[in-house]
Amino acid sequence: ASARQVNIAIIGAGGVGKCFLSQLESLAARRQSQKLVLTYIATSKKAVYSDSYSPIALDSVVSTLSSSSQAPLALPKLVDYLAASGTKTVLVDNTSSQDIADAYPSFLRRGISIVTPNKKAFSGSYKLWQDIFAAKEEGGALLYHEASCGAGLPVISTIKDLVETGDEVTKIEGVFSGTMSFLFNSFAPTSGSGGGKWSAEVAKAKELGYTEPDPRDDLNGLDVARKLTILARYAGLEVESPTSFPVQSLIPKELESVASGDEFLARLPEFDAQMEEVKAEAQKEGKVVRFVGSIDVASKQVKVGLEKFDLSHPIAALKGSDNIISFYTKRYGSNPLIIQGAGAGGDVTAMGVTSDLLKVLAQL
Ligand code: NHO
Repeated sequence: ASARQVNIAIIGAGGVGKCFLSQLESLAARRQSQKLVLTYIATSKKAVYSDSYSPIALDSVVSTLSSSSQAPLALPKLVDYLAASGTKTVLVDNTSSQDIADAYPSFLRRGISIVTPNKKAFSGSYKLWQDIFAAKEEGGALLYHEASCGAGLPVISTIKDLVETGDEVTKIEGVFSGTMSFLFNSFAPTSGSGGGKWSAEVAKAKELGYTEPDPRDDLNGLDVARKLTILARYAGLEVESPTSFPVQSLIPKELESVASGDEFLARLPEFDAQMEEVKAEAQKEGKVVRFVGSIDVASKQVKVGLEKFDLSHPIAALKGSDNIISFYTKRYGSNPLIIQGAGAGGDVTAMGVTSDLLKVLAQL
């Protein structure tokens, strides 16, 4: 029976993590071919696990975790703990931690597979990127990170399929941030009226679970820069880091150094007039402003920032937190392959993680 068992370890139980847990519970209940056993779960403060790897009940895991008095294992200890079980193990990293991302090579080398929405591992230094894929080969482990770009949309799998089937990606462009999409679609709607105050829309995006844990990572363009770094690398460019190309920040200078995300949100209303100006300037030309990114493979140019669009442009007409990503390739010619839909939020992001887990399970 143990051959059919797969152990699952989870780090992170926030917005995305909680949605993932409920998707995992229903997946485990439906899964006939394998027995999925949760053997470790941790947040930054607490953990639940046992030396005998006893199954942690999925239906009550959130309350078990919150009442636990166990501390999380340090990462090298966690690698040893998971590797010593003698059972195939998948680590689900639902944090945005750079430390955990930096440790991926040590998990993968020990044969522990990873699924994650965390962008840090794939958009950090180029060296980490290389180390991760080398360790994956060495350990014979599996690794999927669909939700690191476009939440549950098939963006990473699409670019991998394009490249691995021998197509050549020439250009990628679009709206890569659910938060930025939501902000501009509601702040500067194509109808011209009804947009709320910029700061109020930012607070709402955070409330809806669209933003990164610290919303400044969305507004400074870094979240989009990370996604473009990942896609550019799959398209064949050796992008050194998400800060190695031009990225426009929407953080007012005066708020760049405030200590916390909460303080930032509290002071943002002071700068609403600046964003009103940006909006009015586009309106004068009969356009709307949107936050976009692009990768031009031939010229190796990657850029992120505000651009104005005609009201009839597909980017102007996006709704809600939708992303739109256009892949221009040799095979697709001048009509790009386009992916569009919700690009942020707990459930759709968790779906990307759960579908990655299914891909891993099918190969274990
Ligand atoms: P939370 O709610 O802050 O939860 C983080 C959890 O990780 C907490 O339980 C915390 O205790 C734990 N944690 C943090 N550091 C830890 C450590 N060192 N050790 C142990 N535990 C630790 O974060 P979210 O919102 O649940 O996000 C989780 C991950 O999903 C992040 O890597 C985030 O980048 C990623 N993600 C989220 C979204 C989303 O919609 N919320 C998306 C993609 C990936 O497609 C989405 C997207 O790109 C959103 C983006 N902001 C956009 O487009 O607007």
